Amino acid sequence: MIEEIEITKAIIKTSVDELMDSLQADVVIGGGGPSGLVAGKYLAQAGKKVVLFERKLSVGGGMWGGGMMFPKIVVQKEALGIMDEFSIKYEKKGSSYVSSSIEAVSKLISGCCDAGCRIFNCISIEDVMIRENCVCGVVINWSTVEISGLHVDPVTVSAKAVIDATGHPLEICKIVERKAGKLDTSTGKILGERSMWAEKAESMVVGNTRQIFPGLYVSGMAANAAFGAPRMGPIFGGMLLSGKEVSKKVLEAID
Ligand code: 48F
Repeated sequence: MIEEIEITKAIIKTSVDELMDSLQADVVIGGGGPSGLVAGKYLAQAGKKVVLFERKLSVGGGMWGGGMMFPKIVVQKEALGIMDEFSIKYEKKGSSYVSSSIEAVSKLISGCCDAGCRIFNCISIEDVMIRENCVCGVVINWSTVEISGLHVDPVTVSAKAVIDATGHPLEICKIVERKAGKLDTSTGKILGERSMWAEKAESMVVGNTRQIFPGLYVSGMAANAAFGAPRMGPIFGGMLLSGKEVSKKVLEAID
């Protein structure tokens, strides 16, 4: 027999239990695009309590749409190891490799979940907690509160490290720039994303993946936008490599 109240209790109780158990995380990842999902997998695989908050209903960020909604992505040779670790199929085309964007996102999500990263969708990071000049957590609210403009106070999640994987708008860095003043860039401010230059952008993104303020790391497109590097369009190898790189840097720092 299907009992509606039982269904409701199962949904609400397991959701609340999981959120309660996530309030003191090792690592919080803001944004579930490709770099955030890759970081989530490797950090969870290393035994860390990793919690990923995604504003939208679906994780995957800018990967679903491939290039101009043609559902294909391109990756370069250097990222094939990560593609293999997530079992994403690819086909050689010239000097690059092409994959289905749908398969790629699905398998990134699947790999991230299987490793034990907790993903909460429909929740936005709207602020951070800072103690003694160090980011030590995030301030979250339902995305629907943000979208509707209701005045509802948020709640908090603590973390030993926070990763800004929010892509082009680098939302967490912007909050910290505004509220803490000085980031670890050449000017102390966000340098801003430059125009499309795929080769340069891809070669710079891993180097730009690092701590930008005590306790706060940047990955993916947020890393290039923070440090004044170009965008790259629908080539995604750099996003995958950046996700893996940020997981290494965070592990070194918190272990
Ligand atoms: O933009 P996104 O896919 O970030 P990424 O991992 O990858 C960038 C590429 O998709 C592409 C590119 C590379 O070729 O240029 O753009 O750097 O995913 C970022 C995710 O963060 C969510 C947003 O909805 C998206 O799914 N997000 C943004 N701000 C917040 C957030 C926030 N404040 N709280 C929670 N999620």
